[in-house]
Amino acid sequence: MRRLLVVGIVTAFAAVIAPVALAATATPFGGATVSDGILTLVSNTGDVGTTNDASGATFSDTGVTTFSSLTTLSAEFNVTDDDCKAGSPRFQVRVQTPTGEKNVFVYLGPAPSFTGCAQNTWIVSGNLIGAADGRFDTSQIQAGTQVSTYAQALALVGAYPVTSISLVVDSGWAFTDTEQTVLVRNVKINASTFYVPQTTPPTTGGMNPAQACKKLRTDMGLNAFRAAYGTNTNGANAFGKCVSAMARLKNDAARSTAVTKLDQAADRCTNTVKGKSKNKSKQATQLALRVCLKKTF
Ligand SMILES: [Ca+2]
Ligand SMILES: [Ca+2]
Repeated sequence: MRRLLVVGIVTAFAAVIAPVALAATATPFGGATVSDGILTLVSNTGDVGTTNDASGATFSDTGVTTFSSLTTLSAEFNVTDDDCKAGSPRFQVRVQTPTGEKNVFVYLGPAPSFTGCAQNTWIVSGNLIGAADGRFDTSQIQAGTQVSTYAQALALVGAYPVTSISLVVDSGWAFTDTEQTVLVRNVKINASTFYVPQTTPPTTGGMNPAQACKKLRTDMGLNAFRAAYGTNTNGANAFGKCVSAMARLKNDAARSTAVTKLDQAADRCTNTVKGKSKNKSKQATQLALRVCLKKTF
């Protein structure tokens, strides 16, 4: 009984002190900017100011402990200006060695030179953990190991704690115009994904009820519009009735969709009625149009 009680207390205590997993974060630095979820990294070594000489983002709370615990490392990148060159863009995995913190560089771009990245093209790195093409540079830890496979890097630094992980662009100086720009999205570090592009909701097209009815009246034509919505003589109250109907729809986007559909229906009905109404009065034609439109929506 006492043992059970002790176990119970220990369990309860452990539940209280168990570390809460922190949400992983990405922090841009240097000349980095973020727009619609995409990270833009600029290295401009030719303009006034040094802030934008290098750019990047540092990723925290990814759950990575030692270098060997890093199991996924990937990114999608788009070199808009001018190329991959001189070790940029790259991941930088900082490890705690017995002689201080050192960086393991993991180069992005095609091996073995890590230059020749197609411009204005999204390049998917794939998971670089396990890569055997010599893109791990551990020369800060051991001289002469700048062209290492993942297996070689793992053997050298696998047990060292990781103190930070970054993605860096800093080779502006290597180009004629002293400027390098790389867009980055979908950075994956173990279970975390950073810089997921946002789908921007359409800024046009959504309409309030009055806007929807005004557009519909123009698109359908006054006759069809009055036939569709009017309930009194000549359908003169059509606009008011339309606004009431449109107000019952869920939102501006739904109204926008409805306007398109109704306009298409009006085109169909107008054509159908025209074919059958050669000798009919205007009133009879309107009625036929009304019947057709009511059938459609
Ligand atoms: Ca600069
Ligand atoms: Ca450039």
